[in-house]
Amino acid sequence: MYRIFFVGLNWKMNGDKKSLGDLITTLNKANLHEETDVVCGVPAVYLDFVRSNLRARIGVAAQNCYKVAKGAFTGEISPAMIKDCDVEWVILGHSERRHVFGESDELIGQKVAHAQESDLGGIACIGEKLEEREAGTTEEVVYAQTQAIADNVKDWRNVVLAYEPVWAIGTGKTASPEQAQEMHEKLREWIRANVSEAVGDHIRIIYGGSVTGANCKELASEHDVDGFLVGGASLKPEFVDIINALV
Ligand code: G2H
Repeated sequence: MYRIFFVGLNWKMNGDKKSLGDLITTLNKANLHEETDVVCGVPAVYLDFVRSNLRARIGVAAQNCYKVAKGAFTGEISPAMIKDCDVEWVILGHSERRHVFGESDELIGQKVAHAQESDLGGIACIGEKLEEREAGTTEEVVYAQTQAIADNVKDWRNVVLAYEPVWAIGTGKTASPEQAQEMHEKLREWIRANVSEAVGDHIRIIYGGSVTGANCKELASEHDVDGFLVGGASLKPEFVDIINALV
């Protein structure tokens, strides 16, 4: 089954117009593998700036959105606003949203539903904490998170699933290629069984958690690793090597 490699650069709450401008210049000039989808996850206030300056071949994602179109929700942004900036993607359920801001599976499901209604592509994130892995509950946790997302998806062509074990995020402790492959394969099987075989075959399951220029090729060589969501390394020149991990 051929799935187009997908690399999301998650800039998180970093950068300013100067430094993001430098990243944009690098991305606009870089020789990127033609057969790889690239999407930059941008702080909300810079969505318009980045979309206006980044070449069209590279997508842009918001890092979060709310579950309704408009209203008295101070500080939130809606899919309609994101689309109004010509932005096509949103990251939902990132572990920092779950564990720093207390977002529940239920809320993330509602956000997924509204992003889908709004025809916004979703990079939906799941992943277990270290204590959950050590307690042997990884699959239970990750499947419950995936179920809450799956219950709210209408069009799976608009969804990329990001497996990001929390213990590997920003810690420099990457999952081994074998650990990533094992979980991605199980997730694909879960989707085949609980959504459909076709969706399981086609969905891109990307890995996130301390991906670097040094470890990306080995991870990318695993059969069920269809790309990456990259945080720390997305702010360094090595991100070009990560985008081109398949070359
Ligand atoms: C996981 C990842 C990007 P990092 O959050 O989503 O960040 O590569 O810094 O672990």
